[in-house]
Amino acid sequence: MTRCALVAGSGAVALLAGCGGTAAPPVAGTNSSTSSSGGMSMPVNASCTPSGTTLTLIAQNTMFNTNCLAAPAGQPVTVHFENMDPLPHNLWILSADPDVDRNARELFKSDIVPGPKTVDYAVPAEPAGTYHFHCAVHPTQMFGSYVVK
Ligand SMILES: [Cu+2]
Repeated sequence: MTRCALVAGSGAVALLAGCGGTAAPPVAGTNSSTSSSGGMSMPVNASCTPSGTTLTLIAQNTMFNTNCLAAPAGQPVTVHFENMDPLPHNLWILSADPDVDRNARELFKSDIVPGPKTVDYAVPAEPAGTYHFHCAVHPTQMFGSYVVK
């Protein structure tokens, strides 16, 4: 239960309007440099959970069918890669987005696949973590998180 009526004793409508929500006092001025750090935030699909060791990735219309691939930790997986476009695509898995982290480590890189074509890739086991994948031909259009857990 909130005690808004007591707190807002001044009777200001604005104060009353703010009483219903969560208590989140503004911290103006105390921490002014919040936007200057890293930029490493990477939203991860909450439903991205490993389900077996065969993963499917479909490339169509210069898009992947998912922005998240999930693999079980410590197990090699097979990525069933379907390039449905009459265009070249591939699968490149790195420890991080190389545009964000120059030291991103390559975990797996397939050949460029001229489509339409389907290929199964053996991707080595990785420890738990959140990594990055993209198409080397279209890295800004075709990418996602490679979640191992
Ligand atoms: Cu591509």
